[in-house]
Amino acid sequence: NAVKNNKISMIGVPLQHGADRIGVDMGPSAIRGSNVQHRLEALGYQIQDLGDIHVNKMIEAYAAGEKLKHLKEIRNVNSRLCQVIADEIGKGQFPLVLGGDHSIAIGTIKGVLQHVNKLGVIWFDAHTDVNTEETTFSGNIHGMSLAVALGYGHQELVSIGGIDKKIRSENVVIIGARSIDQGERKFLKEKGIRVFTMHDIDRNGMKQVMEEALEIVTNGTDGVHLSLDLDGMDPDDAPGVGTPVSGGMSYRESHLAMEMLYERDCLVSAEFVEVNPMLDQHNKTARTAVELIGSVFGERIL
Ligand code: 4U7
Ligand code: MN
Ligand code: MN
Ligand code: MN
Repeated sequence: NAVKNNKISMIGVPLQHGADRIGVDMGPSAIRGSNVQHRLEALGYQIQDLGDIHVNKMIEAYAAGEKLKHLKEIRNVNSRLCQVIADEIGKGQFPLVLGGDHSIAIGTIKGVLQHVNKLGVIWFDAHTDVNTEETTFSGNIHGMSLAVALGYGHQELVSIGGIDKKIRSENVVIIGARSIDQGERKFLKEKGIRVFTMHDIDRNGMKQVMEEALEIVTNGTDGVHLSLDLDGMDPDDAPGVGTPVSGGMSYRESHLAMEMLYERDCLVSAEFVEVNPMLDQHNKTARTAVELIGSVFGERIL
């Protein structure tokens, strides 16, 4: 089941309805174009590229003050994604999802939960994505996906793949956070979710942060999902994201995190999201994503 099982199904999700800036729908092409398949094959994996989940490209207008922008299309795409993920895991494949905005984590996680009862989640992100329609300022669903995976938010989102399937707050860690909304602070505190902020990484180093994080997500769980938002990295290293926040994880810190994840051999699924080629510099962010994917699947310098 883990990374080392060597059969990977790659799934693109060219969704941008969950975010404000256009272009994140081209993330899967930019990542594929940066040779992710060859890189993984060189490591000894068998890759099946399943292509992209269908997304209706038409972006409809929404009312001013809308708190759940493009809810219907986001629900539809995530329902399809959920089914594909569940099917692939059922066949013994490791799902590698390429985004797309971060609302796709809803479908990915719900799909994994069809097979993995107690799932740990590592949420690598500048943000914490635990808004609901009650707390959001933007109305962008990519800022709500972790809350939905925990069972909180609009019924149309929470019910994707069955309302009984959810992750538990004690099995989740967020790494790299440095932009947290007021309502999110309250949510994180109430649910007791462990957040490793940039302050923690500065103070204790990525090595210690990852040791603690891995302990939390593997303790009493049957597998771990990695949800990696490229904006968790510093915008100098990953400029092609829709919601950049300065002061992020460095190239080296991010790689160390991926390498430690591989060593722990606990992953059952992974997604790399929020790559926006329209905002990128010379495809740097997509290339960085592919390098991180290499590390999480066992690539080493020596
Ligand atoms: B991402 C934000 F207000 N919190 O809800 C919001 F700061 O998937 C940002 O992490 C959400 O990139 C960012 O709109 C979502 C905002
Ligand atoms: Mn983010
Ligand atoms: Mn995110
Ligand atoms: Mn973003």
